Amino acid sequence: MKGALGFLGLLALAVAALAQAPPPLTPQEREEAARLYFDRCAGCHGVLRKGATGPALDPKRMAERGLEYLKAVIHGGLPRGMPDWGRQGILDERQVEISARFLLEEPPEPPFLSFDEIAATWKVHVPPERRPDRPLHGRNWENFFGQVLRDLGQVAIIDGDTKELVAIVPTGFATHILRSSATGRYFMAIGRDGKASLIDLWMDPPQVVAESKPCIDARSIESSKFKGYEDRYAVVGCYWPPVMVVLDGLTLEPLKMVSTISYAKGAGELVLESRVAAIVASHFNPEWIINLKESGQTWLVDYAYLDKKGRPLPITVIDTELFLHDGGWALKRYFIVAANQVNKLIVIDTKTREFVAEVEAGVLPHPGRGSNWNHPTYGPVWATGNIGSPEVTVVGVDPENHPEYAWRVVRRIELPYTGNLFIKTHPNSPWVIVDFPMSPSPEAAASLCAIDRYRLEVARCWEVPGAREFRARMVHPEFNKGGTEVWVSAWGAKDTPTFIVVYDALTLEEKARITGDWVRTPTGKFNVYNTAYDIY
Ligand code: DHE
Repeated sequence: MKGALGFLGLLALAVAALAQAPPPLTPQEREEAARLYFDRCAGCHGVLRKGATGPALDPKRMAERGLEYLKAVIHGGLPRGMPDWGRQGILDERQVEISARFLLEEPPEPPFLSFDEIAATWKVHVPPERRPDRPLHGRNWENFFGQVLRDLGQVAIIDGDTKELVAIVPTGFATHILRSSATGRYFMAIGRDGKASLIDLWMDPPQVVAESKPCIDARSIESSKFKGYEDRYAVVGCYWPPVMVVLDGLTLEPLKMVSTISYAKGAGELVLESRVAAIVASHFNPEWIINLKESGQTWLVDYAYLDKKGRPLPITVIDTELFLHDGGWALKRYFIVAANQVNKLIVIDTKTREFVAEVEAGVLPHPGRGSNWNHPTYGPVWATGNIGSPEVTVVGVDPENHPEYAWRVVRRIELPYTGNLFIKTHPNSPWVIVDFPMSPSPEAAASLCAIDRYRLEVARCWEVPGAREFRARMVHPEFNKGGTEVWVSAWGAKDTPTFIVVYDALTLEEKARITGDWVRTPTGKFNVYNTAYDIY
């Protein structure tokens, strides 16, 4: 099959499609296609196919496009983020075919879960009273990195000082992210299958001490960080069913399940698939800031009330913007979240608990958690990359001392490529490091750039030697605790080990390469100290 078709080619396929309808899927094919859709497509297009990061895929519109068109897109991808599943070898020709035919049928109704069902998934492997009261291994655990090995469903714990592999722990299907507990002692992992795992970094070797599976599909997890509540609670944001689930922070026992099905901001329609996107823990109040993607609401969820038996759980609902996705702190006070399909950044003041500003980003902003630094002219700034435009958007974030720049774009830094997913900096580094894993160009996907934080321009871009040979995409820069190194992963296919490259954070010279048979599909990586203390 051809990788990428021109516009006329796709138009011809669409016209031809009208002439012949494919046979319906057999029950076995439907089951397999539903699983493939759930695993690979639902994250962007929604389980109910109503669209979010990707467009809606309703059967009538799909029929107009036609089977051959759909197969070509699933195989070869599209600019602006649709992956080339066939070309990457993740789906074979038959799987591409049944996935395309699946889109021509009505979506099957996904199951909901009762509280009893999720409670039954809870397991404690090492109860809190049997865990150590001090680190047992003598390593500098605050400089550990948790490296997601995405398609293995594992997390590698790497010693940031020695670069040694300390442990590999099983987590969940296509493990997505890690967050540190408030003290940093625990990593909490969330898999796309909704499985939450608690990893105790004081054990020798670190291991999963508790787990539960509050959802069928999830992307976010966070702990309680307010003074007096450190490590006490955790929350998982589900994509499906549309719920948020509060867990005990030390055992992951499910405590409270709240539906996020709600009426959409603006349009006012009932949104069944109202998925939980980014979550952060406030530094000003005992609450989580929880972002609902499809209904465009930001919830402030007060977890202190969990202490008081029989009391309700207060939730403050703020109408913000549709398509909320990822975001991070500015000055540890303002939470900035991307409303990616409408190219906006939404600012919540977590001290006053208000929606304070909306800022125009580039095309498809994707901050990860973004980057913070102090600029001599503009004062404190926060920046995001954008998947669809070659730009890092820099925003003034200090209304108290630099009101003239607050919530204004002070610079749109031009990049050589589109396809950025993550940017990262550290107070001790002069650079903001930028990746391009979503670029359709193999050269760009294998490259990184460093932005000069003072001049607000790209200082240097380079192709990472060896990345293209593995057909790897360089992804997710992360600094070590001291800010002297920045690590980036080479995200390749599951069957081939790749590497994690370590750069000197001042000279940008390559210092080390972490390799081994276990380095397969490394994606996000999280330094304990920087993740626990929100340093980025
Ligand atoms: Fe992510 C963060 C959702 C695909 C790696 N991703 C997030 C967050 C959300 C999200 C809502 C914010 C969580 C938070 O802060 O609480 N991600 C989604 C999707 O819906 C999407 C687009 C499609 C899907 O099917 O999952 C998706 N994400 C990916 C990937 O393919 C990535 C690149 C590789 C992987 O391992 O899955 C990926 N996402 C990440 C990472 C973060 C993240 C590394 C955290 C960044 C950080 O520095 O904090």
